[in-house]
Amino acid sequence: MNPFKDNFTWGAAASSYQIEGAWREDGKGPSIWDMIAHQPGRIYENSNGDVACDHYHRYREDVALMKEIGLQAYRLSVSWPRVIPTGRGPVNEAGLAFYDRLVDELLSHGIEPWVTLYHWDLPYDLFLRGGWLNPDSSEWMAEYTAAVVERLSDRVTRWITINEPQCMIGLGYLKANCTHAPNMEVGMREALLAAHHVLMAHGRSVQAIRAHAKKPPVVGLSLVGCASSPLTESPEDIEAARNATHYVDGTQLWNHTWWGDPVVFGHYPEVGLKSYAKDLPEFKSSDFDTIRQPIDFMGMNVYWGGNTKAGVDGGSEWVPFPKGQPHTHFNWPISPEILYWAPKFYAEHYKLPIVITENGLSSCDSVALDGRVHDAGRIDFLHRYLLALRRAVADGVDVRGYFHWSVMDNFEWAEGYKHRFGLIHVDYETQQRTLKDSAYWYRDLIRSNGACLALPQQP
Ligand code: GCO
Repeated sequence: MNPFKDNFTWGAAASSYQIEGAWREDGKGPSIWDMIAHQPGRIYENSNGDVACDHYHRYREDVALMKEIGLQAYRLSVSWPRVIPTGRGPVNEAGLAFYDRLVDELLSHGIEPWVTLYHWDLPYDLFLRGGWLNPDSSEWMAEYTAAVVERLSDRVTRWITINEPQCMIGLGYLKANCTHAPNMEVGMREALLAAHHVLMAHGRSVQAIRAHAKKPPVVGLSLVGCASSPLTESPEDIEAARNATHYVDGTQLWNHTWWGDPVVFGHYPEVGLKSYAKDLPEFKSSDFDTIRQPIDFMGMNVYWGGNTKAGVDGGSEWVPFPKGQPHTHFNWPISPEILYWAPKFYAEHYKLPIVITENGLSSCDSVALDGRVHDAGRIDFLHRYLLALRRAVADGVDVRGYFHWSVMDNFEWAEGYKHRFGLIHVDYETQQRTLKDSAYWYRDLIRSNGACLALPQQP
């Protein structure tokens, strides 16, 4: 029996800076990514998102391709500096009008827009005011949210406040890992302060969505799924993997509990308070009333996960991948079982519906002599990961949707155009789009609502 219910959503995702281009058209202000990408030496091959996939001008063609794939939903993000060029104050009518057109185009093709409000392109002027280190940042986010929701919520009901706060602060602020905009290079204490402001911004954004929405909104946020699979399915290994999944390592920000627990439970996790103890700023307890707002789902971006087993002392022990473990072009290990364990552990912990808001792989696809893109690796990846997801759904884990990252090849942050994540191949010189073989495979999967996910016959 097919465990995927009729209301399961099959989609794909992308984000504004990674695909739109048109970086200073129609009144758009600069963002922190425009700033960083224009500094020599920051991005692979000194690339930038000035043009990217030129989606700003080609969105009609792109939506038609999404329709050809049969996407039921498209997760897009709104560029804050396109809508409010200096981050605060007057709204740029032409910028908002672009999202109006995009939403209308999607809806007229029967594709539901899932709108992420913040996917990392902070207005440059807000960076000059300290970015997320500024305690007023949650106020800025609330104002910006109100402007977008006022305009789009007669048609949009699915909202994601913030994408991957772990990466925003982990890669953009914390000195140890700084490779992303705005490259603040601060210590852990300041990073935790910025993180707290981001959580406040999430809370204020949820409040603003609910206050301004013209139709009942469905609201969540997207965290990086940091999870671990058990090496075997013994109860001890499963418990070890569960503990590793919820653990907070005090040297970095890639965990989900520090971010998700305050949002859902209204407090930081004990394990994190211990791990970050020496760097902890003081937080007002009333802040947690703002951070903890009712949300409707937890979005998780899940790409890979390590294996854990029960250690001799009863703790969790990481198990290195075997030599020759298949990996993506980004060198991320291909570890399909994580799409079973991650949603299971998160759903257990948060008791909220889970949406996989990103999953996918980078490869170095090219257009073959026959004019097609034969990305057999992506098909096999999708097949394996979605079998694991099917197992989770069949086990009763409340997963409501799956969004492939990405709908099309795009600008991969500090890695420039080195990695191709798309179902659609983009030739950046000509802006020619080509559906990859995986796009047709995904189309068939969507048509069958996942029922075609059988194990292939072995020779
Ligand atoms: C992220 C972002 C995406 C990336 C994707 C691949 O996870 O970094 O949400 O913008 O492009 O995840 O790295």
